[in-house]
Amino acid sequence: MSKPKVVLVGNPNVGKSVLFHNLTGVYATVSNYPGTTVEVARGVGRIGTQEFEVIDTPGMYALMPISEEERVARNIILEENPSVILQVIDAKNLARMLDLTLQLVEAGLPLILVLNMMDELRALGTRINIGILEKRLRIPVVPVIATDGEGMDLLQQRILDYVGKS
Ligand SMILES: Nc1nc2c(ncn2[C@@H]2O[C@H](COP(=O)(O)OP(=O)(O)OP(=O)(O)O)[C@@H](O)[C@H]2O)c(=O)[nH]1
Ligand SMILES: [Mg+2]
Repeated sequence: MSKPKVVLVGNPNVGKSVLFHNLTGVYATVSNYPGTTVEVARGVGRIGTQEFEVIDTPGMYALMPISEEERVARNIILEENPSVILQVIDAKNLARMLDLTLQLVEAGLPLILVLNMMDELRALGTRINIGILEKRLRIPVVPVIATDGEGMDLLQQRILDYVGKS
């Protein structure tokens, strides 16, 4: 049986690839998505005894694709039947990034919202009420700092919650 898939999506430059490496360690396969020049990295992650395939996608702004990169990200989301989608956002730009979140929620996808760059948000003296966000969106929301691993334990627990259900 193939491993459950965890797909990382989000706008460019929000920390998807750092999170990918946190989840998979050093070994990843990078290849062109079939029929395109877009590179997609795939690796294997482990949480306890559960193994899963992790896929890092190129940055995207909307489910309706404009660029080749967005088309690839959309294809991976809609055609590879992921068990979990991690939408990674820069917590400093929460409002601007929620558009894509709502599109993914409306598409009925198994979504976790990952608020990355919490260190920079804190440095600005800003706070986000995670509980309210979770209630409004009705999906798990996990604050992390990808570059120093903060929040990874909770993120892995939330991933397991979904993988256990699929
Ligand atoms: N301060 C801070 N910087 C971060 C954090 N996570 C990632 N970065 C930095 O943000 C930059 C972008 O990270 P990437 O992982 O390459 O972002 P990406 O989403 O894969 O970008 P694309 O592949 O271009 O879409 C890098 O310089 C990271 O070191 C974080 O939690 N805090
Ligand atoms: Mg990347």
